[in-house]
Amino acid sequence: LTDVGKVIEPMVEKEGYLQKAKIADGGKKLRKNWSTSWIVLSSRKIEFYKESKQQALANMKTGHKPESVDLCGAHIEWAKEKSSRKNVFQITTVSGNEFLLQSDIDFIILDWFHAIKNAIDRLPKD
Ligand code: I3P
Repeated sequence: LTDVGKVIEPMVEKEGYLQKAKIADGGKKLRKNWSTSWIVLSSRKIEFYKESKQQALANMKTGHKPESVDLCGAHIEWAKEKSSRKNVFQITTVSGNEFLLQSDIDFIILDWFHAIKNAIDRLPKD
């Protein structure tokens, strides 16, 4: 654990903005709604922040929690057929949550795909 100011957080492996759409929650389909999200990858989870990083850190100090995705046993795959957009991949969690992530910029989405896939592959499957 690293001490970042007053916030104790696990080691961050990668962070940045992507387009995000949650399309299922606990196996239940949701209406697709793309929005820009600040994505923080650490060894066993991804956190999605609605706000800028600065705002997110300020909110964390007041106990506000971002949406957190457990990567243990999760699946990642390209999802060309799930969107009219280019460069879309899907993460599916053990709990049945499904997220689409997207960037128009090829190298950005490729970097993210491989970083998340590597994290998943390093984790125990259950
Ligand atoms: C959806 C919205 C999404 C689109 C989705 C539409 O309409 O336009 O951006 O997904 O297509 O249904 P609404 O806002 O009325 O819900 P993509 O941008 O990923 O194509 P879909 O239904 O084919 O997934």
